[in-house]
Amino acid sequence: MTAGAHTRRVSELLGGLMDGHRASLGRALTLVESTHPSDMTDAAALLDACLKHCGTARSMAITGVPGAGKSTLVDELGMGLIESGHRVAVLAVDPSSLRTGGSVLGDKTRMERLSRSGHAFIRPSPTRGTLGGVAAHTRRSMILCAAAGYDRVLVETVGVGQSEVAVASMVQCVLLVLLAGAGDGLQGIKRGILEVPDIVAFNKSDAVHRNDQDRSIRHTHDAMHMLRPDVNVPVVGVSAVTGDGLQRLAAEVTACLEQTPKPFMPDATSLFHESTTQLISHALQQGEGPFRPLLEAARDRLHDDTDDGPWSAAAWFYNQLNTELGGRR
Ligand SMILES: Nc1nc2c(ncn2[C@@H]2O[C@H](COP(=O)(O)OP(=O)(O)OP(=O)(O)O)[C@@H](O)[C@H]2O)c(=O)[nH]1
Ligand SMILES: [Mg+2]
Repeated sequence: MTAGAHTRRVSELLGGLMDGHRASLGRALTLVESTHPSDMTDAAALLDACLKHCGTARSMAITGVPGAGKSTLVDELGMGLIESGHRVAVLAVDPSSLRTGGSVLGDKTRMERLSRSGHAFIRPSPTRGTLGGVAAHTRRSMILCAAAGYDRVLVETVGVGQSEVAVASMVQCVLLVLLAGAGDGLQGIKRGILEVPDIVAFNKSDAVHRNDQDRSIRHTHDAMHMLRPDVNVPVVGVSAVTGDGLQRLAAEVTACLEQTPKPFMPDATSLFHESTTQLISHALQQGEGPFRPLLEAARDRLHDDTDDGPWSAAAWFYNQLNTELGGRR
């Protein structure tokens, strides 16, 4: 779809985003959360248009065990980023909230200062499944936030499972928040998650014994070094409540965001591949389809004369697939 051929809804939302209207960002996020087929083409056109306006945005995930103090730390780190002149979007990704309805209130109260700041935008997880799952949803939300001028996109993910690792792979920096003591700081942490972080923070240093804190930091440092000898992952003790260690953590975060070699978004071909892969697994739940010829046709659209960006090409693929599947039912 060409820029001039956008539907009125897409043009209006795009204009609102470019003007930095919070309400437009809210509506745009709702549109891309929609699983309604009639919203899909508009959502794709909006995403493709926004992709060109991500500017100098940077993204970061804050992940870790439930209750570790992730939201409290996001509040602190986010306010620090705002003081440095950035605009901060926080996306709360809680796979469990897809079942339980979410901890929206909890998150907002833990991000007290950010939720009152005119330079921050907080968006909780949608309470129902979105097309392509949690990771796909995060990707789409990140693009919209960046296009709306939030140049620091922080993604809080609860837990340390598969979707957190998937989300972590979509951001430029990952901060893993753990708690020392309680036996073993790495208890309940699957091996995979330690391969993900760029920074590890042991939070609540005010509430744990100093020896436990030091031991957890040392052990984690050693474990990281063994798992990933080529990278130097800082392991920081911190208290979001007293502020102890926060300055060091904020400096590590800033360095990570500014020096990351990863782009904010992959190239169009990778995005198309990612998007169609997610859509195929979604479509597979409805029945087998003629994936290959349709996928090839969609890929041609991405590279050929149509002005389709990665999402529009993927949406075309999905619509065609649904038509085929519908015709067979
Ligand atoms: N003593 C102490 N308490 C803290 C610290 N950081 C956070 N808390 C408290 O720990 C509790 C959980 O904090 P949250 O920031 O909501 O933790 P979270 O990791 O976002 O929690 P979920 O999103 O539910 O997984 C709250 O009661 C916080 O006030 C800290 O550094 N020290
Ligand atoms: Mg939280």
